[in-house]
Amino acid sequence: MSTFDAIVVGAGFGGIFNLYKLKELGLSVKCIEKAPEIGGTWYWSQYPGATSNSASEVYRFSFDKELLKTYPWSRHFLPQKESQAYLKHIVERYDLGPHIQLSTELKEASFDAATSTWNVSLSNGETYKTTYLVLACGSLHIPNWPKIPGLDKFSGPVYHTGDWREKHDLSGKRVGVIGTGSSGAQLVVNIADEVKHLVSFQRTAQHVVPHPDGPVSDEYREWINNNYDDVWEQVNNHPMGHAIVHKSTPTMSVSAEEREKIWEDLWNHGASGFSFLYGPFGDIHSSAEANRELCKFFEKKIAQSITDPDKLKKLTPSLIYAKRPVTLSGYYETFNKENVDIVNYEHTPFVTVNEKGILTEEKQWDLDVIILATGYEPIDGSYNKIDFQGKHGTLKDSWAKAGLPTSYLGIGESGFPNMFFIVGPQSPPTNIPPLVESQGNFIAGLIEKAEAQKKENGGKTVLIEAEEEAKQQWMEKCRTLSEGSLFRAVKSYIFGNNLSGKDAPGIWWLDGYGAYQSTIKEVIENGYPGFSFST
Ligand code: NA7
Repeated sequence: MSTFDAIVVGAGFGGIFNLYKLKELGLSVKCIEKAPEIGGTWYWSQYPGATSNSASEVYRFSFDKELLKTYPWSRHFLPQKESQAYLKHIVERYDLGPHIQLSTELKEASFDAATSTWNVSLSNGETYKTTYLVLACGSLHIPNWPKIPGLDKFSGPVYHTGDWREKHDLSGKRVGVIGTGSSGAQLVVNIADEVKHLVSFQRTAQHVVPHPDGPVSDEYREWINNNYDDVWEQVNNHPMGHAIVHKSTPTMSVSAEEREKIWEDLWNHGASGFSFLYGPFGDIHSSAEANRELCKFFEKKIAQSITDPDKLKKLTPSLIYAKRPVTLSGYYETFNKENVDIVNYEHTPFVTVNEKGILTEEKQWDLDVIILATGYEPIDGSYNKIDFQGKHGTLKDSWAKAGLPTSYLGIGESGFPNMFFIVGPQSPPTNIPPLVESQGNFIAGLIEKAEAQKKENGGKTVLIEAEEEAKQQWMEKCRTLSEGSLFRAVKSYIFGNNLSGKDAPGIWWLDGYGAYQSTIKEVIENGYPGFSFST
């Protein structure tokens, strides 16, 4: 059986950064990845139009200053292929390839107290031993295949945006898309011209805010290169890790004319959904009055974008702006095309899928293809597929007992020594690469300290473990933070209630990425309180 100092699970942004970091510490590291290629999300989601929601200049690692200035990005928002190519480049640049084992799934990991190691069983029958186990399995990875009545009766193919790994021929076909989050919206805009007829089945109308995508000019690139330090400073202080100035100004403290001007400017001149939520005003996420005022502005813009009054009615959201922002240009305008229709479940309830297509209370929609853009099993979806056996029992049982997935700082779990999450439960919902770097640096710091202690005590493995009390305090803080949040007013994966409908307050850290960064920085400076180091 091969033995490693560390095993990293997953070869997306999280896994690749942690592999790089732990290798840098001089450890023997193996990264295992279930897909046949690296890329994580950017391997699994190759649907037409799959694009990052974060601006290209900050949808990357900040640690390699030279690469930041030299690596090309063609558009303001990265298409799937470019994100995957960037990760492949990182692997090549840091010679990580020989440490990555593809097409290999982690099935079981059990902690052996007698030897202070993890025994890891893989899909190919191999078993490894490791001291440290870093889990970068993805917080939005396992596709949500909802139990839609009659779906198994449909005679055509059914695809899912979260598991789209080859080109599917949609040209000239009648296509139904279920789901209108980021994936559904991107897909609809990008296939409308190719298909014969497109019907978007929408359970909840979303506010879709334009973003300034398009080719990157030399001038823009030069400006970014000259100002990268400031750009990262903004990212580090922004609630969702974007290079956007976030002010605390209360929305209603400025005149209606001024608000209108500010929002009009954001809508027309390149912002994104994130800048409406956390940008010129500081209370869109917390004041119902401010949020409603913004919704009125959105309604006006949506009305200006859609020509058919019936489609307009169906596409106008009735809920406040508190889902994860969908940020994409040309969404509403796509429904002006004659071959594109919208079904709003509130107006015409969905009845069933049948052999020929989808039946609503209003009519039968005959289809050749159904596409599910129904999102993911958030947070614990990946972990539920793996059997983790800790000091006192399984991770699944521990989380079932708690009623939700738990952690300390989104990183550690009590009873599971030397096991760490990347974007684990109670992490901030944020731009992924900066979060991955923060958490990866934190974990590397913990391991560095443990390795130094190991040297001092004659080579005996040091166990790093989140203390139960620290975890409970962190969980309580996350629950409290979620109480005043408007995010709770609508169902989405931010409250983990998009699938079950059951409210799970405290599943994410909702005080923003900036506050999260300060919190973990303080923990580092104080020598990692809340984690025990024992032999
Ligand atoms: P999301 O944002 O979770 O969106 C899923 C969409 O699917 C959303 O519109 C849901 O409607 C809809 N949905 C889910 N289940 C059903 C059923 N059973 N019937 C009809 N509609 C359903 O996932 P995405 O893949 O779009 O985006 C995930 C992240 O990837 C995104 O945040 C970016 O980071 C990229 P609902 O609104 O819940 O009524």
